[in-house]
Amino acid sequence: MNHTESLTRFVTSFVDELYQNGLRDVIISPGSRSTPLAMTFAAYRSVKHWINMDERSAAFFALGIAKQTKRPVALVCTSGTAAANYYPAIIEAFYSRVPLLILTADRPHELRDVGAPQAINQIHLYGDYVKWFHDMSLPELTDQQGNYVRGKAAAAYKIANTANRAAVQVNFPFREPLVPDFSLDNLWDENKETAHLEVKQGKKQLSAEQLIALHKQFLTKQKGLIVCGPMEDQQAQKEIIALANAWQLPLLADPLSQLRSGDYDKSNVIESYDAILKHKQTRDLFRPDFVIRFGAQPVSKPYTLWLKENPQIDHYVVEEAEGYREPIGHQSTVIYADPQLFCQGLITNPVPYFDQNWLKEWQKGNSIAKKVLQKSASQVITEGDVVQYIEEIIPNNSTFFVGNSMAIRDVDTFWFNTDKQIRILANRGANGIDGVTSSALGAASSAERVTLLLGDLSFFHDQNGLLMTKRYSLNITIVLINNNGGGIFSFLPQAKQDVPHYEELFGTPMDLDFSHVVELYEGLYESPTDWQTFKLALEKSYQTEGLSVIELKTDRSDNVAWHEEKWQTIASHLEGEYDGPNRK
Ligand SMILES: Cc1ncc(C[n+]2csc(CCOP(=O)(O)OP(=O)(O)O)c2C)c(N)n1
Repeated sequence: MNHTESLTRFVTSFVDELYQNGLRDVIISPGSRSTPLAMTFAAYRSVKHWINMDERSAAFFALGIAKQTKRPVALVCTSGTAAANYYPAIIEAFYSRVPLLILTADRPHELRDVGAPQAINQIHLYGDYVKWFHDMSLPELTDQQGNYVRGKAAAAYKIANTANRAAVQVNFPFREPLVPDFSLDNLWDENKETAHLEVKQGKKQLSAEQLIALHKQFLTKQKGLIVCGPMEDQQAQKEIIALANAWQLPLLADPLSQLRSGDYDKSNVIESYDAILKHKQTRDLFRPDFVIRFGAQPVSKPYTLWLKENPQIDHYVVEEAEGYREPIGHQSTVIYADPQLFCQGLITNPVPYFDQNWLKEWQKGNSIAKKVLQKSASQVITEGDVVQYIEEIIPNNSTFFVGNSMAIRDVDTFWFNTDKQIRILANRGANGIDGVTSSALGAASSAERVTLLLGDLSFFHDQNGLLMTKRYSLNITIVLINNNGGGIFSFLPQAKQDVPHYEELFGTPMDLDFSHVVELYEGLYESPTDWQTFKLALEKSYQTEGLSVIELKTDRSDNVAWHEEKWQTIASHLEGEYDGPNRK
């Protein structure tokens, strides 16, 4: 076997094995050292290859596809700083448990640490943010390399895709010449459909004794809550709802729990808990004895504060596999069990004797808060009401991608229960304002329609990501809230204390005309100034192919005053006319 044949067989076996394991998408960024991987993926028809010139955007695009399809996505880049640009998305993938396969091309060992061009230390480049790292051998001139290569490809896929999911890095040293020869016989067999490595994994569940002991603890309590943070497991969601219904418990649902949207009984689903818990007095009114939490910690800050203020609340956190996601140091019981099996296990026990009024009181509080939060007849554009107009018009069976900062907070507050089937996604692993557009576009690669809501700094951060709409005709409606800077900081104490350099350090106005950006990528741009024209622009965007950007200009100070008035009104309603479950 000569060099080119062994290189070709080495890389084709790797790519073929990834496909056999389930890989369907790869994002390739251009470069020379990655030639064997790039050319092989391009030639391999069963894995769709996407080209993205900016590695930072490429990795977030991959993350978006993986979130939407729930399967691992591969990334290919050349040696050098190209690989370093994947880092932010790898970190997000780690914390939000999304599987990625990072395939970095590298110089062969004799060109490492000797000042060779475009050669950096790529060994364990991503530290603890990848679940697994392997530095591949150089292709060998032997027939035995096939099992080695397939074994590593299968392991990479399986490790990334097993809970808790995350990225893995496989580093490929390649010696020149780098061009593979696809005219060789028996290079791959796309119909083989057997992976080199089969993994059988059972779901975790508590033992019968553990479930009985836990159930006994609930028998001593009166007021319980089920809390569902960001999570994607649809099977579990059904069972969580069944448990809430069976035990007549309020179900506090984060917008990313996917429990606020869909055609099912949502009578126990409390969506306005963030608004209810804004004030200390109202937090006391609704204090529970225990909380069972599924998914990650919810977006809501008042919820977190509430737990912090009440260390006596018994806190149970259900984790599918492992990990300790309890950010406030509340004494907790962590339950390692499949959420679906765990709920089924609890339901088989008799319903505990909980407070009969508890659920009703929460429902009452929820409808009081919702009434205040409902959009008004005013035509003035406000950041909160945008969410309600989107919810009204967004097409059924579509995806709503939400940026960080105020966008996700406003969605938490103003996205109410709906029978529409809307998947709400966000990068809440590390809460970055980077890569949001690319992630949404990744989600758009396999969805009918994606609507993205984000702020101007977030939009600015990932303008390069927009290239993917133009290259691949991806349909996306971007609602850009332009408050000329970081609106979230206006809610911080320094905004109210008139600190020096506030605008320079926190407000950071950019005074940019984003219509030029949209024009660069040949999108449709609208800038409505009232709700009537916003609704028309939104409707039009859903009839339009490709990129539509609807920019809404708002004012940061007005935005704070508008929100604070809502919180104040809710608090005075709840503290005034309403008794609350803990007042008796
Ligand atoms: C990559 C990254 N850099 C900085 C931050 C800190 N940060 C959080 S919110 C924010 C401002 C975001 O502004 P914008 O996207 O316009 O949204 P708004 O606050 O106006 O809702 C910044 C800079 C971050 N989360 N991620």
